[in-house]
Amino acid sequence: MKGRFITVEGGEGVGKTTQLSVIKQVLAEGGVECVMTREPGGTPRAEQIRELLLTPTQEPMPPTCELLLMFAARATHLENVIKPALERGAWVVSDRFTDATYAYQGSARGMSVADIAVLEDLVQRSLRPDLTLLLDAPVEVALERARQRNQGQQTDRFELERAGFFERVRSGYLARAAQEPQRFRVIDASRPLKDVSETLRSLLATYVAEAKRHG
Ligand code: T5A
Repeated sequence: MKGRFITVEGGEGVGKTTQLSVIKQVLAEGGVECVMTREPGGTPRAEQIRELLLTPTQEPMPPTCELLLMFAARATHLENVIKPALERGAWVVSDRFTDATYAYQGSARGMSVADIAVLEDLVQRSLRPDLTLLLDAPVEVALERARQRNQGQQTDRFELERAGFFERVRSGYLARAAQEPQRFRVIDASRPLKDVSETLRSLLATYVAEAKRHG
């Protein structure tokens, strides 16, 4: 069976990281070797770039700088983690990937989709996710979860944005899901944790079974 590339997407605090353990478990039960990773990050150099991106500083970060750093981190992540894993037949699950760039830098920051597409082609060539799990919830629900979780911790540069920014992130994600319904599965993440996990579990078990049939 060839490797599969699965990405998990959604706005701040929607529950992506929490659900990764469920995803890992379902894949293990299906006998699939899987590499769990995240963006920005996933390699030592990409994690350093993540620090640059997330740490609030006095110097304003121009949107173009933010966009290029996202793809710089992605380039090393792809070459050193994602592609080698897929080539040996492992499955890769990434907590965020390029759909986040379209949602955050494109839809929310207002950067040109055509420019993002140029960088996507440059960095990824033809590589695209096979399956994208989009966890979707109203912004106020997700931000409240993030707020509760972050109590006593430092707020990152994105979390300092206002609600309108996250509304644009959400609508950007939903628009991409509507454009590519065969790749995306939109999951209502506003429900209780157990229900969201159950939906993911059943959806992924079906996906693994189908992947095994098709090789
Ligand atoms: N970014 C990233 C870009 O701008 N462009 C890009 O190209 C990329 C790749 C990364 C930031 O970088 C930006 C987006 C981000 O702002 P991050 O920390 O990786 O930062 O991303 P966040 O979205 O900030 O991740 P979070 O950890 O905040 O959100 P999660 O992972 O979605 O939420 P999670 O799982 O930590 O859950 C939050 C809280 O809610 C609870 C959990 O227990 C936790 O306390 N919870 C639930 N509670 C009730 N019901 C449920 N169903 C729940 N599910 C989870």
